[in-house]
Amino acid sequence: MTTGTLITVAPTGAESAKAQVPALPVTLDELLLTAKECEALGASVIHVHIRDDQARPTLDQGRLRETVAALREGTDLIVQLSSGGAVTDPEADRLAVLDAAPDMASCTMGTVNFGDDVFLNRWEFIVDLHTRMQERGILPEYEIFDLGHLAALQRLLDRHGLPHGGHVHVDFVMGVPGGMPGTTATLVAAQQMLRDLPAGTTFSATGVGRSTIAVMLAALSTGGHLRVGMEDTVTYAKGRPVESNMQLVARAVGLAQLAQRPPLTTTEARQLLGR
Ligand code: KMH
Ligand code: ZN
Repeated sequence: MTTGTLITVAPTGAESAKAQVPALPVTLDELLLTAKECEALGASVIHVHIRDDQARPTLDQGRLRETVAALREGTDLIVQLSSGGAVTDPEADRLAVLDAAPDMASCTMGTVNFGDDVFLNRWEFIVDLHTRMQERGILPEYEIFDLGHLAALQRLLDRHGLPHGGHVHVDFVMGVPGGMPGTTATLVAAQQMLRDLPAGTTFSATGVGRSTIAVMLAALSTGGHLRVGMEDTVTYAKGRPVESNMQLVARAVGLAQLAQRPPLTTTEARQLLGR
């Protein structure tokens, strides 16, 4: 059944440098302003990576807690912390992200080449993340960078049970150099593989870099939801840097409306995800 569109904004990420991308929100004030403006435009979930005083990626526990509190106070967005962090972050720090008690956290379903780097996600680490989230009532967003990650998710749920609340939500992160390509054909293949997962599983999709528009259109036409933001896209069109996360959210909202699948409100998003 086709519903409205859940729009997630991923405003910062861990990969772009503030010096190269000045519009990237890196301070708490910048993040909060971005969150409020994106919520007003139609976003209902925020996928959060934070930075330190030098704008470098960090998983500092105090900052994570402060960020969750500020987003809860200033917005009604569903707060999803990244447990992926940066490719250099140790597993212990990535697990400790859950101590900041977000509504959701990402849980990447396997190792993937990540440009010239490797984004390492060992099976035992994935199981740890999944079971700790179950115990603490945090909803995972299962990040799928490659089709095999969906088979790993099926194995995870078979062996360790459903997430807290029972709803399964996945996010296809497409177009990472080393992962699945950001094409309509790949998204259709990924979406068909969801048939092996529990009934009611929902998915969103994001296309990194220039695959962003193809992936948005494919996701909207196959009943999927959207993730957009400067974590994934820093070029709006050929030769035009992204001006802000709001510009990307506004484009996603426009396409969702065109598809007659308008953005879900935060209340509707909470109902969909069981948060
Ligand atoms: N920064 C990437 C290495 C996630 O947030 O969970 C991992 C990532 C996925 O962004
Ligand atoms: Zn992320």
